[in-house]
This record gives sequence, structure tokens and C-alpha cells, in this order.
Amino acid sequence: MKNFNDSVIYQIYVKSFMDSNGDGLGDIPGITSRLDYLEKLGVDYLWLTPVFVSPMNDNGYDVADYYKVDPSFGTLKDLEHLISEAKKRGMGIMLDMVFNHTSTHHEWFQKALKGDPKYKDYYIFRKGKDGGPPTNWMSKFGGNAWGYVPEFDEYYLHLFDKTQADLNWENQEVREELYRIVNFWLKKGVSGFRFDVVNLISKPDEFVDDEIGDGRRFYTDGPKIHQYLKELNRRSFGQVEDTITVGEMSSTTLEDCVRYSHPEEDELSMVFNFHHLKVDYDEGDKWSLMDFDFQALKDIFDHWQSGMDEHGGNMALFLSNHDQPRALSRFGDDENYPKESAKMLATTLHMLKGIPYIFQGEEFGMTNAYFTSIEEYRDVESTNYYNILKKEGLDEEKILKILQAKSRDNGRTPILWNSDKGHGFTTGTPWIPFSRKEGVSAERDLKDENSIFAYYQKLIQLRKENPVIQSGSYEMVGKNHKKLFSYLRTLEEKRVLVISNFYGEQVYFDPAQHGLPEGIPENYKVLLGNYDALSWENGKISVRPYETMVLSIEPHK
Ligand code: TEU
Repeated sequence: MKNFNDSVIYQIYVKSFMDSNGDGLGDIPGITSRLDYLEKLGVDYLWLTPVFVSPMNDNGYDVADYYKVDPSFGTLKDLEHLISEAKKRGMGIMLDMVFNHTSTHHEWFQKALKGDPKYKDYYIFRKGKDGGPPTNWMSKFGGNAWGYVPEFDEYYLHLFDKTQADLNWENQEVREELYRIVNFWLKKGVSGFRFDVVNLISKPDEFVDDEIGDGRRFYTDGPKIHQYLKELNRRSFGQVEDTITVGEMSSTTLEDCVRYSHPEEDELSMVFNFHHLKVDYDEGDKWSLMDFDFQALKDIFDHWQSGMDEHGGNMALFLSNHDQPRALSRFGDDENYPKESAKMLATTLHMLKGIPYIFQGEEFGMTNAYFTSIEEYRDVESTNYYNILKKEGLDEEKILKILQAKSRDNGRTPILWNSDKGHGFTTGTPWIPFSRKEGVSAERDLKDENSIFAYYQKLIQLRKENPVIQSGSYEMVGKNHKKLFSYLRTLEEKRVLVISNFYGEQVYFDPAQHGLPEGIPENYKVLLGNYDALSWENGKISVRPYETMVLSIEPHK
């Protein structure tokens, strides 16, 4: 299997990227119209969130027809055109395959509801227990994970919304259907796929209550998961050379991720995991307010980087996506140091071992939404939790504060292309309000050679030029430093040192303390940084607020 270590991937949340026809919804022709911008940035692949026919209860993650493009996004022709125009500019398209579940509007589920036994067995139907659902498992979007069907006096499993019914992967026919879908899209010329929550597809033989949790331990990295992924690979994308694949792995383990992504396992090219994005969950509760735990963030990255490095796994690197608040607002300072902290976060991530992902808008400093009323939110998880927290007795103000920090809509506001009324995104009314942060736009960044965008271009170039960044080993430096996140990448004699200050206060980095060559400028060549030049003081580097630097260590004897 090819490794993609010199590649950078850009995630497009289609609904919010670019609206070409004034209906307020981003669409495929909109993406095509912005390809020059993406080429300029220098990315290699564009991952599009699901564009298939869907009732859009979960913005396309509830697929009703995997073979058709949803009319709100355009047509199959539009997608084919996008694929070929992207190819001309050296970029491949990756589609998002949601195979853990389908929409309850999908023909298969509709047939199941009519009692057709063939299609009932496409899903997971079970009898209830003691007048209630079969198990106490919780849906990821709140409430019990079983939906009741009175006609059968049975329940179907939905790990996500009740309109997203889990598929029965035990059934060979289901798996055959899914291979056909992947092969259909491969023939259309796509370069790869992202597989949504794909480590949840293998359910246990028996469905029993979880006395100590929400049920996830029974189906996460489930019993047949590696077998299923190997078969999927063999029967579909594994037959087309250089297809790039990434699996979204929910609550997973390092050991499983090594297997999912090791080239010799023939499963996937790389994997996402989310452990590092739970460092601001108070006692594991997302719907709480807490500053992020910097030490935990470092420890988690260290654990995954070292482990994947040592065992040959491939990590997809990311700090933001459409399910997360914006990294700049979450881990940086979008008020006082927006530029510095955006560049710092980008550097820390992109120089790690793995394949970096840029989430749309991140490349010019988009922030959280800063919505102030529940009417502005669109996300099914956010509105579900608004009601749950209300029922728990929290007051409105507190709930809105929590949503401001945690809602998935923070990442879903439309791209701020410019500062006009519709921000260059739409000539109509956007489906969700724009972020309330003033002044941020792609246009502003494109005019400024010191912009966040210009910095991302350099970061991407650096990865392409530098084999140490592509494939050097990883080692953290100063594990317990309270403000700095630093690491070394090493390939044979070549060493690259990355130092990032995650805070607004100046601190020192002392090379001598870490067994590194003497702290003189001659020994440390700056490859990239977000301040003009390094500030040396008595053999130490003075690291200014949110400063970041990539240094090539070149000791002068
Ligand atoms: O997300 C999977 C998932 O579990 C989370 O990222 C989830 O949104 C988070 O834990 C909630 O706190 C994927 C998609 O990326 C997401 O948009 C879909 O809603 C979900 O699967 C269901 O398909």
C-alpha cells in the first residue's frame, strides 16, 4: 500500500463551503468554482462530507441513496466535473462513506418496515426486555439507542440519531451492497474515501445491558472489525492502486489503530482518533465547561505518536473538523493572538508524524460561531442536548455558554470568503448564520504575505520538501513543560526540532536541558516560524506568546 506521508488533505463541509445558486446551501459547483484557491493552498486531496441523497437530519450522514447526489448539492454530472477539474489541478477527491448506518428513509429500511424479511435482516431488530428496549445502550446523540417499531413490537438499533438505523454487517448481502457502492464511485474516478465511524460496524453476538457505561465497549473495535475491513479492502478499493482511505475511529485503542492502518494489514491507509479532542471534557462529559488540559493534550499526542511510530501505524493528524469547535478558539487565543495562535497550532500539528488535515476555513483563521440564541443552532446533536440539559434543570444562559464552546455548529458556519453581505458564500440567506467574529476572511489573507493562509502554504511546502517531516521518527522533548509543546523528528543524521508555545506568556527553551547541541544560532537553522527571527538569550531561546518554530539542528563542530 502506498504511504501518503507527503500529502496534505483538505476537508470540505459541503453545505458550508460555497453556494453557487443562491439557495443558501453550499454545493458541488461551488466547490469547483473555488478549486484555484485550493490549488494555491497546495493541498493534494479534498475530502467532501457526504453528498448523497439524504433527508439531512444529520446533514448527509443519514444517507437515503448512496448512488445519487442530493439535488441540494447538485448532480452526478457536477460531481464528475469536479473530479476532473480537481484532477487537472493535481488534486484527488475523497468521498465520505457512511456505512455504519443508513437513513431510515433509505429504501432498505422502508422495505424492512413493511416487514420484508430480506431487508429486516439488513438492520438490527430485536425484541424488547421488561417492557422496554433490548439494552440500556445510549445513542451518541442522547437518549436510548433503540427505536421502537409498534407494528413488530420490536426495536431497531441506532447508535446515532433515531433516523440513522445501524446496518447489520453480519449479513453478507449487506456487505456485498456496500462493496458495490464503493466500486461504483471508484469507477467515477474518485481517489479515495473517508469511512464514517467505521470501527463501530461489528456488533457483538449478544446484546446485553452495559452496567458500567453507555454500551460502547461492546461494539467499539468490535469482534469482527478487522475481518470486515480486510474484506472491504479486498473487494473494493484494494483493487485500485493508490486509493487513499481514512477511517474515522470512535473511542478506539492504539493497538487496533495500528492494525487498521499498518500497510501490511491491508485495511486502511490511515485513521482518525479523537482522544486528544476530549481534553476539555470535565470528567468525560462533553456538555460541560472546562479549560483544556494542556498536559493531557501533550500526553495523548505523545502516546499516539510514539505508539504509531513504533508499530508502523499511520495517523491522520487533525485538530478541527465538522464535529468539533474550531481549534483556534479552543486551543488558541482568537481574541488577542489570532494570527500567532492559528499558525502555532498549524505548525504543531503539521510537523508531527502522519498525514495532516486542514478543515475548511482553518487556513485563514476562522473561529467559533459565537451564537447567542438557540434559534441560531441547526445541529441535531446540539438541539437534542439543549433539550436534555434543560430537562436536567440547567438555566438557559449556562446552556448557551456550553453550546458556544461545544456545539458542532462552531465548525459548520459558512466560509467567510470576503466581507460582503453574503461573505462571498451566498447571494441568498445562508442555511446557518455566519460566525459572529468580525474581520476574518479568505480575501484578507490572500492579500497579506504574512497571513495565516501564506503560512499554511509554507507548511505544506515544507512537508513536501523535507523527508524528515514525511518519515522521520518522533520523540517529545520536555514532556512536563507547562507551556511548551516540543518534539524532535529524526531521520538518520537529520534532525528537526519543533517548539510551540501554547500560551500568551513568554517562556524559555533551554537546549542544554534536553541534551541538544549548544544553544547558539549557528546550530539551529530556522525552517519556519511565526515571528520574524529567533530571540536568543544566554544560550536559551526566548519563546514569545504563541510563538512556534521549526528548526533544523545542524551542529557546527
Ligand atoms: O461522527 C462520529 C462521532 O461519533 C462524533 O464525531 C460525534 O459527532 C461526536 O462524538 C458527538 O459528540 C461521524 C460524523 O463525522 C458526524 O458528522 C455524524 O453525525 C456521525 O458520524 C454519524 O454519522
